[in-house]
Amino acid sequence: MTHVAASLRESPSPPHSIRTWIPPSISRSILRLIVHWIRHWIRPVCFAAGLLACTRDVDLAREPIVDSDAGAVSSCAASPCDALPQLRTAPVLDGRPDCEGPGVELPRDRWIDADPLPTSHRVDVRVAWHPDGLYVHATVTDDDVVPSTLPSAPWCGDALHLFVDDDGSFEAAPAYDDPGTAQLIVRAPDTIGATEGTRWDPSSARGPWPSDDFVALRTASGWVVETFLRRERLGRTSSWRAGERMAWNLFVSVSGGPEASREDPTCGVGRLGDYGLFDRTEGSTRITPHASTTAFCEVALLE
Ligand SMILES: [Ca+2]
Ligand SMILES: [Ca+2]
Repeated sequence: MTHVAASLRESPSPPHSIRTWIPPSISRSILRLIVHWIRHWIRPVCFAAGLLACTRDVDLAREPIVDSDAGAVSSCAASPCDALPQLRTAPVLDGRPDCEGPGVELPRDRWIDADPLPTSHRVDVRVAWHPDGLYVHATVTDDDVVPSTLPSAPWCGDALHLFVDDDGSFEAAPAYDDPGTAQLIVRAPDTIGATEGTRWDPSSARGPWPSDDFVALRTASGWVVETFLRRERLGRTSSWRAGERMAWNLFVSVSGGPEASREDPTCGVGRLGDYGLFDRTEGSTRITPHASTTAFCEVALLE
């Protein structure tokens, strides 16, 4: 007891430190035992853990840009006109894809119009569904971005058109369902970005599309649009579930500035044409989702 009391007075350690209770010879033995244990067990385990961590870092570096704050990573649709995978968490609208994968390139043979599609133009689409909305990310490669100069007419210039029906069936095709079907348009951003969108559906005919549903940003090679079309915009009250169906399509308007060969008198810029995921041909007429729900992609919502 006297020894313990003296140790307490002399030691700078806290009163309950184990050092005050163990003789020095025993402490050295325990220390050697701990060092031996670290050398033979802890270091290899830590080394293995470190390797795993490094491997994960490498994997992340190889992946396309994925939001670190988006939670579980889901795959983007590989066949977006047939079936959509489910996004596990609500997306973060920051311009970076929230699903994993390279996306699907808009087929160049879908180009509609007499003017040629510029050879450098390209659109890569990533899409997935979520119980509360349709997620679409489009990367547009475009070396001549010409946004509309008319805020009320975002389609006058480079623009993205999104067509969605909430249940994949149409009561009076080719007419849009009311409620249930809508066309939404996002103007290509100018150098400071874009917050303008327009919505068409049978009941409202034309009105603004709230910009909290999308972002449009300029990139080094063109522009990008990221959207989360909330089900409320389609008048849907219940969440989507796996096994249900939806219908959608995406088109991109391409403009070429004043030197383009075709001036649209209502727009004042050189509109070149449009292309999208899917359209139909009847005789010599191309049927697009702008005018007919028969040109929507009817898709299954995967688990
Ligand atoms: Ca994002
Ligand atoms: Ca419908």
